[in-house]
Amino acid sequence: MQLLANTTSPYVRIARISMIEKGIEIEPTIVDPWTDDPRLRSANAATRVPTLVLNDGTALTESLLIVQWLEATRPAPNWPALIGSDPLEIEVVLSRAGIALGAIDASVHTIITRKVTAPVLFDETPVGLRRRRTMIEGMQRLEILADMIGESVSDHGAPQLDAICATVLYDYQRFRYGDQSWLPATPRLQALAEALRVRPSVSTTMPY
Ligand SMILES: N[C@@H](CCC(=O)N[C@@H](CS)C(=O)NCC(=O)O)C(=O)O
Repeated sequence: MQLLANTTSPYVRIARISMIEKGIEIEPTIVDPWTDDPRLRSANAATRVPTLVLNDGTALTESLLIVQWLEATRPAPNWPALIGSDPLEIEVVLSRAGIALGAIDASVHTIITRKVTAPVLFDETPVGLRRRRTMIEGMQRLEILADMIGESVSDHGAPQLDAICATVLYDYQRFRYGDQSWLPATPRLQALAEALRVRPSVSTTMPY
């Protein structure tokens, strides 16, 4: 099994944390998605990370599809349930994860579009400001939910998808926009992200 990854992508990190919590600890194969690495080109038509190449050569792409594959192939109770185990819990976890994913998408979109628009900064355009609003509102909504998200660990002590995505968002925002005055103070979200660093899945996958 080979995980084509980079060291910054929040999507890669969602997949890596989920894989480690499900007992798959493989050293990622670091590639630069922007230089058309042939391994990534052949495995993924979109040339994006993460891409997980299984032992039979099948390539899994899209972070949430990798999580779906993990849930199906390593189900509870032997493995932690990442999206919850009963319908109401699943609904709550997915709803909260969606808030974080919307903000992650806005965040990555801003970073990627800067590559296109430089030296004119995308951030101050109408679409850029809309993406910023998504990041701010997403973080503020998660700040209100952070304590509850922190309580909803699975029976193995593993974080569920909502906590994984909220933590990945928080750390990515600090990594990319830590010096920006518009980044909202989110002390509860910060506490959640820092508390989860006791998990090797979280501490060993910090962006750099
Ligand atoms: N929806 C995808 C997004 C993956 C993605 O956009 N990865 C970025 C890195 S953060 C990438 O590889 N970008 C290269 C490109 O867009 O060409 C997922 O969830 O895995």
